[in-house]
Amino acid sequence: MSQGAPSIPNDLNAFWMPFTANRQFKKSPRMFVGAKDMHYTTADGRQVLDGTAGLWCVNAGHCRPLITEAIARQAAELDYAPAFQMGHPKAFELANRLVDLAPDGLDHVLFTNSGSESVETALKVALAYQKAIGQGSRTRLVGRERGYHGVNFGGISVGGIVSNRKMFGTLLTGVDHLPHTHLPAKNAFSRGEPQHGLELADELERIVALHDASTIAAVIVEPVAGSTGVLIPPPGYLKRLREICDKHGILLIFDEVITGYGRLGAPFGADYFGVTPDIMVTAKGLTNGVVPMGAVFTSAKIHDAFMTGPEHLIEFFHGYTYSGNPIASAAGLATLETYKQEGLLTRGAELGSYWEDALHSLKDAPHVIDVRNIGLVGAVELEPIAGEPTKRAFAAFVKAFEAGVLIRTTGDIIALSPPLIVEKQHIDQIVDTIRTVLGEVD
Ligand code: PXG
Repeated sequence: MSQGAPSIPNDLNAFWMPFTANRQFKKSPRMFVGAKDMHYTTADGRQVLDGTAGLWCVNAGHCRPLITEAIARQAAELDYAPAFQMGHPKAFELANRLVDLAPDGLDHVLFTNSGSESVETALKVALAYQKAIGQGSRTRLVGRERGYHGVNFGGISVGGIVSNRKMFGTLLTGVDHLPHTHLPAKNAFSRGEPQHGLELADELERIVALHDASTIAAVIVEPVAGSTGVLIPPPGYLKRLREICDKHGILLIFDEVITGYGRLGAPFGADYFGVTPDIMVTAKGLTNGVVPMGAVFTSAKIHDAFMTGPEHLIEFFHGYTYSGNPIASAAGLATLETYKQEGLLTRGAELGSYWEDALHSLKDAPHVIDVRNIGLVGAVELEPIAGEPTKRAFAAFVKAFEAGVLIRTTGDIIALSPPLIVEKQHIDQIVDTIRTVLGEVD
């Protein structure tokens, strides 16, 4: 292979790609071979602007030197240390930095390797905590319609996306779902938090009344539902969930896999909305997406409930071979340092109104039935083609890619979440490209 000419695999068959239209992709592959800051380089040498921070994770932009150097150094110094009954300094350092960054009251961190594993970890901590404090009858979990909590069994059980659930049997039993908060008839084209829907939080009282509080362990929600098309709660909604949970001894879990690490213009969604959960699930932006890693934060109350009994015994029977992996920990530390040096965790607040105005200028573009935004997240919802849902948005995705901008689509919704280093001219390019593309698709 000559230098500077990256190889392109010529047989695409073996790799069964995740959440991908495999046959379509393999007929017409879209390959990236490089990336720097806001841009990817395609196999045919084009620059593509990253309108989605990869999959909502590359918050500091691509191939950032602090991070790439930290990974290289760590790989050469201590590549792996057993995660059980042994330690290495960087995992502890990262946990400390994370606890400093997190809202007050979240004092401990369990490491995982993905958002999905973080969700499973959080649900298991919640169930085990209730048992540890003598509330073992609290076994039910409450999620929300249209929620996305990864793809493992606990996560799809509390999640509310039909296509992610329907093929996989009975899932966890004892799970209820709150209604989602997406009310397009009342809230279409809202800027930031939409006005209507606060009363939907009270549905939790109905679930409690149905089952009795003594059977419910935890409620899990995304502060802003991302994957399912950017569903933003009305003001006061999360506060009310918090109040109802407190009243009934139910733990509140925030899944901040997307909203964590600056996406909303504050370090976490909990900061943005002024509501602190008992358990906070994170991943993605923790390492800038560069090395797989997740972190689950818990309150001291939860952690301390496990720290009883003889000291030589394991307190919680859970963890992964790669929990707090040295290279991931190094990537996490360098990522947090990059965020700090460049003020990225609050950049969304500074750029938010420009982003909002730019996105809402698409209100009159063809096919657009809603535009919504919060922090550096946006969604442009399209009218589906009758009888062919998702086709129009997917066509827009392919055309935008060809025109040099990477967007994401979910159903007929275009979801946007650029790296937090985005500049105004990039925002203009994203919005102009979407406008052009919407004029071209059927
Ligand atoms: N919780 C939330 C809220 C997520 O958004 C996960 C858990 C699972 O994380 P892992 O690391 O296991 O994938 C997610 C993941 C999209 C998209 O385009 C969203 C996710 C992943 C891939 C694509 O909306 N979210």
